[in-house]
Amino acid sequence: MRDRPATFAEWAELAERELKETPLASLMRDYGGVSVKPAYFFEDLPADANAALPGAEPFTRGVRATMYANRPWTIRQYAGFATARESNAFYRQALANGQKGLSVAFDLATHRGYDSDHPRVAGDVGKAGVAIDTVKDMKALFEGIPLDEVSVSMTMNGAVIPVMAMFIVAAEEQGVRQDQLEGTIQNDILKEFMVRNTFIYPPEPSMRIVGDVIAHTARHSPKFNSISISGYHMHEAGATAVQELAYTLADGREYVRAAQARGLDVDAFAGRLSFFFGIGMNFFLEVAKLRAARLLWAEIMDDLGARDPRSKMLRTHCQTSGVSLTSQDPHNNIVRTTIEALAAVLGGTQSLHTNSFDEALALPTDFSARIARNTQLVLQHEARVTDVVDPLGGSYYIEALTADLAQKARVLIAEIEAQGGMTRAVQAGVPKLEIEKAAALRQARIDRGEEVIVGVNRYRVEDEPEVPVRQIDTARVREEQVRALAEVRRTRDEARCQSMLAALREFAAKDEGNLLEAAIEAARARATLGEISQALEDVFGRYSATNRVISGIYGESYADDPEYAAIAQRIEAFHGRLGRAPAILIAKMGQDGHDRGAKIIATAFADLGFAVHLGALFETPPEVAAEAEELGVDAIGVSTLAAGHRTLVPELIAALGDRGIGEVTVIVGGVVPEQDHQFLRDCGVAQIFGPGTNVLEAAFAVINEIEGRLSN
Ligand code: 3CP
Repeated sequence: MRDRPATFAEWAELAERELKETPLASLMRDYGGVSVKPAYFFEDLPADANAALPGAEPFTRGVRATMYANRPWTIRQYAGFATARESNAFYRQALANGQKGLSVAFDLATHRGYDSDHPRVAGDVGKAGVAIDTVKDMKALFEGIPLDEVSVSMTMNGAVIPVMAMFIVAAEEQGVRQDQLEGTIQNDILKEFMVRNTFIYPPEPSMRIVGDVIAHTARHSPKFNSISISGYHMHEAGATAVQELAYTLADGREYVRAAQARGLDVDAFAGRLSFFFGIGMNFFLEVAKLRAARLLWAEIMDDLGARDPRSKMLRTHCQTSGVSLTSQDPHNNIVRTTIEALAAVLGGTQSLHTNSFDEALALPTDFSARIARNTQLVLQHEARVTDVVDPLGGSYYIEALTADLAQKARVLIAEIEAQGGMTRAVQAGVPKLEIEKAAALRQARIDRGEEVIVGVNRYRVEDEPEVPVRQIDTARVREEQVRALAEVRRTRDEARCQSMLAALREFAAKDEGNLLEAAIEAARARATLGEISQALEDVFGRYSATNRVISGIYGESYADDPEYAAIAQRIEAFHGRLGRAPAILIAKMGQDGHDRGAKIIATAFADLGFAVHLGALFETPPEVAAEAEELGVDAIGVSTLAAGHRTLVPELIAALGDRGIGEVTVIVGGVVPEQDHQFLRDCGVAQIFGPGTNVLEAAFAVINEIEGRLSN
């Protein structure tokens, strides 16, 4: 027996012998700026690792002393679709089958503050979430679900004021007081400007709204989590772990300051700030990320003057990663989700959503939702992972990785501070651009096969069987919503409703009073979501983001790639013949703000030599057609992730025809179920690219289409 700890140097000697010609350095890995060695030893343990106590500051080992040994995490599946009535039935079944908390997905019309009868949202109603227009809908959503017993999380940011107001009024009419409400509202607007894009108003009034929600709940709903500061969407947009940590915690710091600026004592609200992280496939990195997040938050809150330990506890929800899901060989997604869920649990999450395996194809079916929920039930009941608190604590690797991530994130947080904080950084667009760069780099690595995705860039299955998916009949949902809206408008006391809306407008204009309080009055008077939202928009305006295409990342990653060079040459030859580059407009239609895919295609195609125009978000099909005509593009690449394609793409093709430019090639990329492919082709779509498509293959297909059409 040796009497001293083994060292890396000793191990390296053995390793080098085993490796023969291969250099040891080739086993080093880089996880987005964090370098990882192939083996860890006692000497890597940070000095404070041995002192860390679960349930005590800085909470690296978990926010509770007993963690899951006493109470397992909350199984909280994010769901919602079609009408409130249909979502309610789904929730009740999920609760009966072992789910513990609710998590409401609203449709994109609701997110963006439009009633279902608004002309801009024809393709979005009831699609990627439930349609909520009035208190009546909100009441139907929770019918038979006691809001003083079941905690409800609501993913809402842009339209947080009307949604929160309607939730409070629905509870009130169920007999539940505000102080009995348990749950969480996402209310994290900064990340919307960075990555998720369901903002409505400009950053500054949006920050006022966040502050008002925090202030109101701190006073009236002490058990309600007033914000869910989210790294998840950054993760999904392609952020590295360090970026996800740093930007999320910097957002958190900004919110605390905003609340302090309205005179609130930090300990009066900080215990109800909560977090939300995405958990991907890099297993140990994700475990360490959650541990590092807790450590950093305790430091930040110390710095901001918190005294109550509860104010320094980073409590978090996690969701397994949507971008790690593949439409190819989709049952592999069950395996991926299980691994990610285990990482979240070993990282010490408080609440968890596990994705359904078919989410790269469409909304979950009852079957896939059951498997996703059961993944957590199996972890809680069969795998014995709940018995011991922070079981990876003390692992040389995990502890070193936790410390490394925290250190790298501290540096990035300090950079944000130097820029004047997150609102400023967001206005300057810096974090957004950095995340987009990281996303493009990763996509290039996947396309080059340097990062293996089973069933996508290796081990592909040829004849894949079709997977049944859930289809939503949006036209029917929209009709129902429009009818119900008309009924509410007809039966309410119009004068009272209008005076409440006027009062809300005045609050907004005068920069005084709490907007949520005024909105609750408006909701009681049956003002609709669109009306409440519009009242604020009348004062604050509607924000539109500037879209930039980053360049050079693909070009650099493919510097020596013959396939890349071949496509680039073809585009050059095209240029030579026609005196211009092949031009493509990348379009996002409807209220679907998921633009990672659109940005990656734009970046890669621009590097290859295409003339790329990145359209604005949230356009209507006629707006895209007009832009295509004005720009004289050869092709339009429609990026769709929120299931609006069945409505929006045919409308686009009709609008192109109306303008006499029906020859423009239309390509669709994103989440499009196999069942819809023929429908889109029959409408005139030339190519359909699913998630996981190799960007070079897509470019090749597009140039072929364009040249084919021009030679006809
Ligand atoms: C917990 N408790 C315990 C223990 N563990 N008590 C004793 N011993 C223990 N070991 C107590 C807690 O103190 C708490 O009571 C109660 O049990 C509930 O536990 P919790 O840990 O607070 O869990 P939960 O209520 O589920 O709340 C979890 C957080 C919450 C805090 C994270 O914010 C949340 O549910 N977030 C979910 C967010 C979400 O669903 N987001 C969906 C995004 P007290 O409260 O009395 O202390 S979906 C977005 C998808 C993509 C998109 O955006 O489009």
